Amino acid sequence: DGRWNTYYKLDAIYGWLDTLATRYSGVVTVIYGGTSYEGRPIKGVKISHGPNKKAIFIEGGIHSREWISPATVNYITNELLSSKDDKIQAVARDFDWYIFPVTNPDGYVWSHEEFRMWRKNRRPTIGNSIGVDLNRNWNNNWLAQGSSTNPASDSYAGPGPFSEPETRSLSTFISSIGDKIDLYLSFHSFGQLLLIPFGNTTEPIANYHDALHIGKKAMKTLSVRFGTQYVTGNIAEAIYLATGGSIDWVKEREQVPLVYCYELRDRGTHGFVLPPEQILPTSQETMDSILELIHEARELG
Ligand code: 0X9
Ligand code: ZN
Repeated sequence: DGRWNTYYKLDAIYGWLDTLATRYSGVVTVIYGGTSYEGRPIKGVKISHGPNKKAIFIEGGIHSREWISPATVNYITNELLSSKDDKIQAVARDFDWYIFPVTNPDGYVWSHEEFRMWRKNRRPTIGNSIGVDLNRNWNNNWLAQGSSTNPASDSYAGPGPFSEPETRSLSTFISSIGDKIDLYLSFHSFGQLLLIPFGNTTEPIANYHDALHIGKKAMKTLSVRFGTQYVTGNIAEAIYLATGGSIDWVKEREQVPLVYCYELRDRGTHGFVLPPEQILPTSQETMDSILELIHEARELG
């Protein structure tokens, strides 16, 4: 399939999600995680092959300049629907998948149309400043660490927790299915890290040992195809202290057993501007790792 060699604009991604619901009717439904400040839908898909299944939730594109995130999430969606691989077909069937490739649609459009390095949403805040860092705005230890009170900053946490329409509505959606979610994955770039909560402390979470074990196994599997090396660890240890992020809230408030944040390729050679030739290999190795995450999580029960 020759489609994984370009970063698509929002309209193309959203149009494609609609076509999936038609092509795989009865399995795929279009879902809405709310509406952005500028009025765009936060559009996703639910993949479901039947009732009473646990769920896997995938969140992409909360930071708009990290284009490899939506691209990889779209690849995963496509694999779940069209792969001939037995293992992929099995996980596609065994879970309900809730997938939102672009959770910051206004920022994503801005990064395509006006400024490639845009990270935040596009809501005007104070003075001439625009945008809140949507990964500092969740209501868990809001503003405590690694967040800015300066509206001009790229890590501005906003005037209050869940001040932004995107985080407010997406979190409401997550809560509505929270007790079904077994695994939550948030996709960012870059750095080649697999991060485990929390972002405010190096104190290990209750199931840290399992989360680390499963994560490390998955990153070993990720490395097999192309040799790409990831570091797995607690957020505060592996990257920096940062609070108000989505996975911390999902872990703490929804008590989801396993939550991870991927920092996809690379380690800084191209950074956020990862060449489109790397979309396919990044996506393939990431898919390999997700199969392993699920497999290992099941082994441990
Ligand atoms: O700073 C961030 O939000 C993430 N790194 S990025 O370079 N993609 O901006 C790290 C997020 C992990 N932290 C929490 N979820 N708390
Ligand atoms: Zn990010």
